[in-house]
Amino acid sequence: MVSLKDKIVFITGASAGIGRASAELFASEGAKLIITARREQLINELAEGLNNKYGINVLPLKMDVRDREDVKSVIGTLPEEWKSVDILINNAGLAKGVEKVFEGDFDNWDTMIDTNIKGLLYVTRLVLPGMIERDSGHVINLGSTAGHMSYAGASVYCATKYSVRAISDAVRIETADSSVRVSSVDPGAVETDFSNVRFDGDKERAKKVYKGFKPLTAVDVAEAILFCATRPEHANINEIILSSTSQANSLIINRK
Ligand code: 8X3
Repeated sequence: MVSLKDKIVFITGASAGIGRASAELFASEGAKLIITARREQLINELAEGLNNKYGINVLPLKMDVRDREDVKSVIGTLPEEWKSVDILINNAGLAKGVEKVFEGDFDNWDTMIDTNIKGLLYVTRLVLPGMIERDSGHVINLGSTAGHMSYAGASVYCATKYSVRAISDAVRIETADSSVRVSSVDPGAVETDFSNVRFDGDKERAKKVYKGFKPLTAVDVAEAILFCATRPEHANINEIILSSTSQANSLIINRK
C-alpha cells in the first residue's frame, strides 16, 4: 500500500455519506484534505473534528459543484500550498425522485444532471490541468451500478451515472500519455442519506429501500476508494463495482 501521508486530497460532497467517510479514512492515513460541500457548517465541523483527531491539515470550502462560477472561484483561489491536488474524489452526487420519464419532474432532472454530470465536469476541468502539468495525480469518480444497468423510475439518475462512466473512460484515454490515473468506484445500494434526499426527506420511505437486507455502508465504499488511491504508481484501478452480497444488480435484491 502506497502512503497517502501529506498527499493533498480534494473531496466534493464531503459533508455526508461516502464523501464524509472518505474524508475520515483518508485523514486516518495522514492525507491533507480539501473538503467541499454546500453545507458550510457541516464541513467546518468535520474539518475541526478531523484536525483534532488525526492532527492533519484540513481546508473546508463551501462550494456548490452545480455553480460553474463558484467552482471556478473556489478552485482558482486555492491557497498556494493547497494548489497541487494529488487526488480528486468526485463524490458529490444525488438522485431526486422515482418518476418515470413520462411523468418526470423537470427540476429534479436538472438537479441530477447539473450535479452528477456538469458538476463533476466543472471540478475535473479545473483540477486536472494541474495534474497534467505536474504529470502526477489521480481522479476518482463515484459512479454507480445504476451506470451499468437502468431501472424504472431512475432514467435520468441512471443516465447521469452512465455519463460518469463515459467521462471516466474518456478521461482515462485522454490522460494515457501522462502518469495521471483515473478510477471509477461504482457502488450499488449504500445506506446513507441518498434515499432520504431522493424522497425529499421522507425518512420512512427511505428506510424501506434498505429493508430486509444488509446494504453497503459509506465506509465500505470509502475503503474501495482508498484501495484505488493506494496502489503503486504504475497500477491503475479502472473500475470497481461493489454491492451488498444480497444485491445482484440494479433490479435484483434478495430481501428476507
Ligand atoms: C445508488 C445505486 O441502485 O440505489 O447509486 O440507485 S441505486
